[in-house]
Amino acid sequence: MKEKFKKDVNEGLSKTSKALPSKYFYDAIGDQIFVKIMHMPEYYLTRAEHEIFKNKTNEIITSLNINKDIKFDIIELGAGDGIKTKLLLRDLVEKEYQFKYLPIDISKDALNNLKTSLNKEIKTLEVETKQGDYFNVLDDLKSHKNKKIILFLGSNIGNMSDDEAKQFLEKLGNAMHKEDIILLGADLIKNKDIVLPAYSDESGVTKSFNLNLLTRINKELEANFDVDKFNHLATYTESEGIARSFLVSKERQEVEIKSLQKSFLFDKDEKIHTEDSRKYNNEIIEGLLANTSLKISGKLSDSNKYFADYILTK
Ligand code: AVI
Repeated sequence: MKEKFKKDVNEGLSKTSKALPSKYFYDAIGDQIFVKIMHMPEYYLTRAEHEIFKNKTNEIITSLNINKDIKFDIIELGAGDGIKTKLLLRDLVEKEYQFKYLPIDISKDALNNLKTSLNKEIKTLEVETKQGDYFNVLDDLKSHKNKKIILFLGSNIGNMSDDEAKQFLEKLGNAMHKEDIILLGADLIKNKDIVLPAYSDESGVTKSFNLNLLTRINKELEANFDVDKFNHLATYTESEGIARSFLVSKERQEVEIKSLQKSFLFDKDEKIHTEDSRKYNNEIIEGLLANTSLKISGKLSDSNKYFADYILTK
């Protein structure tokens, strides 16, 4: 992991347009800041998807095509704190469906916390956690025996480029059988006035999330980034439908990364691209699915139509 981080940082900061992969936001501190983001008034995504899970639980259950005689597994990719999923899990347990919950996440801390809270809150639920990059876990899914309900929520797909998302969905489709179902959470394209504040909040939580990436490089790769010398910048245009995040150097400066035995020069106003958060509509999702074995077989939205959970089948 450390070697890969080192390699990715070196490659990203050596490019003419500097960039760092957003997956490295999520160390122990990044996980905590992300929980704060999900509770921010500006971050409508979590609230909108929560509303779908709260108000449309019956519709979700109907779309899963399950019955009480069949054992199935709910596999969640990038489970995080699982707050939305708990609404569904609780309902399924109360209705006496026979299933296991298998959350997969890159963060061991997040998984441990989730397991502890589930053991307390939904006592009879069987939980098996798995730590890993969900891209890599897909290969294991094919040999999975029970019917699979795969949850990929929170618009986590939006942090992939369209090409990565296509590859991911192709792989996911290959790991699925006819009866399996995916619930794909996707933030919908909408006005800048709603999207942009979610990525540049007043209180500076997203700024600290973005800057923590530099602090992580300082700690893990022995670098000397002065985080006060970088600003946070978010951009979004509705026609493109992608929110982009950057760190911007406030002055011309040199930063040393000891573990790489290398220094990097940043010009005044030079940007490091740290994240894309893609927004979707039906056409874009259909485009992503075009060369896969998957199709859209349903869509559930919140009352504002900000967010959708797409139901994908083979
Ligand atoms: C995890 N992911 C869907 C979040 C998003 O909205 O792109 C990450 C995030 N970045 C800044 N705020 C939230």
